[in-house]
Amino acid sequence: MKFLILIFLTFSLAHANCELNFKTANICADLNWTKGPAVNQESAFVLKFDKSFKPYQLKVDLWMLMGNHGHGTRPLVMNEVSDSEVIFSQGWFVMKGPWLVRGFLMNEAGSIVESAQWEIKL
Ligand SMILES: [Cu+2]
Repeated sequence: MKFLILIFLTFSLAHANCELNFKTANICADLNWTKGPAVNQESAFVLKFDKSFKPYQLKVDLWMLMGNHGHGTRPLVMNEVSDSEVIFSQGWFVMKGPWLVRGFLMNEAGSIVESAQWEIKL
């Protein structure tokens, strides 16, 4: 029985990484790469939320950290599979270094209500 619980815990943890954690909205998303991540090649990933992210609008971008400055890259192509699963493609990490995957929840007027980010080193 302990063994089964251990397997269950390992499985649960492995599937609840919560890379993008919107604490105020109490919504969290697991990020799984389907291509890459790699520099100067297309990267793609899927965000799976633990619940619907509606009524918010979701926006996600890639942002490179470079000291006090930073920069983005070409906009991601977003395909909503459902209100809790979204596929992102055409992610271009144009330089080696630290990048953020930034998520934004917006209201109907398009104002940002909450943001969350996850750092990745390339
Ligand atoms: Cu850069």
